[in-house]
Amino acid sequence: MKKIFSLFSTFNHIFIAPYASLSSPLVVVIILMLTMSCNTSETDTAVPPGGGGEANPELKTNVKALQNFQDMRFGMFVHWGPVSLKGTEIGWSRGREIPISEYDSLYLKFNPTKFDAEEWIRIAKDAGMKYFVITSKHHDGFSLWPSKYTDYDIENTPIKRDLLKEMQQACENQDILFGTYYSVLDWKHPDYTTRYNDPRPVEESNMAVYKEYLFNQVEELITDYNTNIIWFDGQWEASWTHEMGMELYKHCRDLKDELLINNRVDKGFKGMAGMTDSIAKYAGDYGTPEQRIGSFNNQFPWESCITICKQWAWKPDDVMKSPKECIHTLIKTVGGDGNLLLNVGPMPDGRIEPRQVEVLKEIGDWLDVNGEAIYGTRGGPWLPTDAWASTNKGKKVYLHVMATETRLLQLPLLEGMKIKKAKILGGGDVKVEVDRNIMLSLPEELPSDYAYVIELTTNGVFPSLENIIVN
Ligand code: H79
Repeated sequence: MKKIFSLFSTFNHIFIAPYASLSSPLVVVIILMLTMSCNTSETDTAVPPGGGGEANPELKTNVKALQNFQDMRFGMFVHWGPVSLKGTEIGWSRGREIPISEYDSLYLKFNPTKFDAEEWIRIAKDAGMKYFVITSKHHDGFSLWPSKYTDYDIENTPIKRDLLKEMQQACENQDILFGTYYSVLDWKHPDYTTRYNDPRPVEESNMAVYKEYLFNQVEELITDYNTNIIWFDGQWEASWTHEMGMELYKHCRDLKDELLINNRVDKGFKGMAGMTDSIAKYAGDYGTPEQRIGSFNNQFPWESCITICKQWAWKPDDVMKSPKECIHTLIKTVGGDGNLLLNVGPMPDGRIEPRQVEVLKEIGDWLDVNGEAIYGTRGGPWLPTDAWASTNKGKKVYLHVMATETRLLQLPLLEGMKIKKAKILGGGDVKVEVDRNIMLSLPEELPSDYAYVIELTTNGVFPSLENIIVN
């Protein structure tokens, strides 16, 4: 075990006050105050914290795969299936908005003739996303690939094509990491032992039979589709146990060592904050906050999954987030040392809705200029707020400023830190003055109204990734 320094923020406030200047009547001062104290911690960061849980202490997360995953920082989540024909929520609307018999028959009409996997992946790529996770099976039990173990699958829809294979190949062709979402619960399978809005007697179910089905299907995803990420979900029902979670983790990792498995494989996932309760006890490689930006945490990897609209699956005229909101969400997530998995719900004809594509394109345009402050970075050294966030890579520290009306930024110099240069990504000079604080004076013209990034070249002395404790 090596000793490392930790930096603990006890006070983190922003004051914004009007500021008079000769050059602009609209300048604002941000004074960021962080009170810091040093202490030591016994974490060995060479070994990733996640793995197979208490039953498999030897099974740790693959270091290279995890590093690659964290470097990517931004991925596309897709929720899609026959339910898009109704425009209601995937899984959840079965037996609620849509009667069960109708829901379970939708696949007989699922014919997305305008589906083009290369186009989807191009859209993800143009948005600056580096990986892709698709619902291979949601809570409703429909399999988006021709599974040997069920007839309730894509093979028996009018489209017949293996859409999952097409997606996997498009990802390979365009150098996007391919991943699959798989719900361990299945409200349609007769042997799954929890019923949801479903009158079939539980006595007719048999979890052992269902478990074998699940293990077989997951094996198909790993061996036939070479999935790199398995994004489990649906672990909260009583039918799913801690023992099953650890066993499933081992089953997957034995099939492919570099596979990444989220923490919803097991029961350690707590609430929608999504982090693992006890990392040594429960299986899983990373945490999964849902519909929220995770808190700063550089001790356990995490990824926030957030929808671009309100619903996971496509809904006509759903309320959609603006490009600015999406970009700020990305900045705050990465500033907290997490990944963002932004979800789109494609339409029943197979296309991603054009207005969603436009928002994605705006994010991609922003990343064309500012991507070096996102990809391959780690969160910190300063903690994120609603107005700004920071990331770092080597000797570079990136300040992401979301309060774009600000013209003077003041933040505390970290111990031993020297600023050698400052510039704005996309153009613009910054005047730097340093005493106990770093004062940055910004030009009138900034490259983006959404957010911009100040790149600080430092002497490389600042509390790096492992030097900051979770706040
Ligand atoms: O697949 C997506 C969700 O369907 C799934 N996880 C993400 C990735 C999920 N499973 N459980 N939950 C989310 C939490 C439950 C949320 C609910 Fe609701 C609130 C269920 C019913 C009310 C969300 C909103 C689903 C339907 C309406």
